[in-house]
Amino acid sequence: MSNLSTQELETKFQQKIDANEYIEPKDWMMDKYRYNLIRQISQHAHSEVVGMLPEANWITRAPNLRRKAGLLAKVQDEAGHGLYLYSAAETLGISREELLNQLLTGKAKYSNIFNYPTLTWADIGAVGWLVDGAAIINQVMLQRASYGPYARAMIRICREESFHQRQGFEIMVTLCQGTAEQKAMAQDALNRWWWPSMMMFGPNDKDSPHSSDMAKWRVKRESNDDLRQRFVDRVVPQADFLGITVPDDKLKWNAATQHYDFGEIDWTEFHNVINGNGPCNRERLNARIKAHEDGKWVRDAAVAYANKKRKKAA
Ligand code: FAQ
Repeated sequence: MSNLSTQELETKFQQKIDANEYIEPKDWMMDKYRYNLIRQISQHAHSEVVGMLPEANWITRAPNLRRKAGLLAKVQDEAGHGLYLYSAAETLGISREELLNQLLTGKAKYSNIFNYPTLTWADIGAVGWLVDGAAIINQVMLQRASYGPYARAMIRICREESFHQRQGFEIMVTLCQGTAEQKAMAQDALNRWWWPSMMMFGPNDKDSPHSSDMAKWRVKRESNDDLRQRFVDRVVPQADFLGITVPDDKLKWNAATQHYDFGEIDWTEFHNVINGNGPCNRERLNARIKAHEDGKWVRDAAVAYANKKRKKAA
């Protein structure tokens, strides 16, 4: 391999991707591929970890023991997803410390959705139903991403996310079949979570700077807009089943396209939120910084223990 020119290496690299073979950590890869994978996988890892915060907010206030146990398990699952994804990113040659540093200094992005508050118990239902629902639609495609460690991590993550989505929908069913006040809570949660969930798929294809490279490298196998459309087509009948209304007066079944038409997303809000100015950005980052500082003694103890073992073995 080493006698090949860069041009030849790039051609072989692309041929491998086109043949649906995985790129593995020790394989030659384009710098741009490596950089963009670190960007996407680490943003994804940060999203899982920051994503624990809005839900953890309700663990102590879950309405009964069954709900508490379910929510606790879900939040632990998200921590696990963060760990698989940080590990996958590390195989690309970046350290965990550097990845965390990028998050804690505000340099790295994480999903827009986790910068909104969870105000009522119905929000826990809406997060499972809509946020995990959107996450799965995006992540099923990523199970076939060209980078082996990322694709393999996604397989396990998808199984768990799918369970989370059902758990959330079941909370919504319970509320919608409950009292008028509970149903109103469910409607209010849908009103507040609908548009931010639609934004999770990223900018429209025409405004998405990374999409063409990510598609060529088969990291993204479907476009932001196609995935968003699938989400709308899947969720609207579920809202109908629940008897609550999606807050979009342009939403309409289109018999010609066999899809729902929907209104324009507020992209100003999206850019504000992903650039640090959403309702909870500061609170989320401060919580992560505090958790990192509070955990310092654990990291120090783990390193000291490993060093001691190494010395003993030498
Ligand atoms: N939020 O050119 P594109 C979950 C940024 S996990 C924030 O289209 P790309 C589980 C983008 O980074 C949810 N930023 O970018 C859970 C880029 O900025 P940059 C997370 C966003 O990468 C549930 C710029 O805009 N899932 O929910 C967002 O090709 C419940 C231009 O955008 C993943 O991360 C956004 N929504 O496509 C956990 C999935 N969208 O880097 C707890 C993996 C775009 O140039 C509780 N990621 N941006 O500064 C992906 O599939 C892709 O990265 C996209 C964006 C689709 C998110």
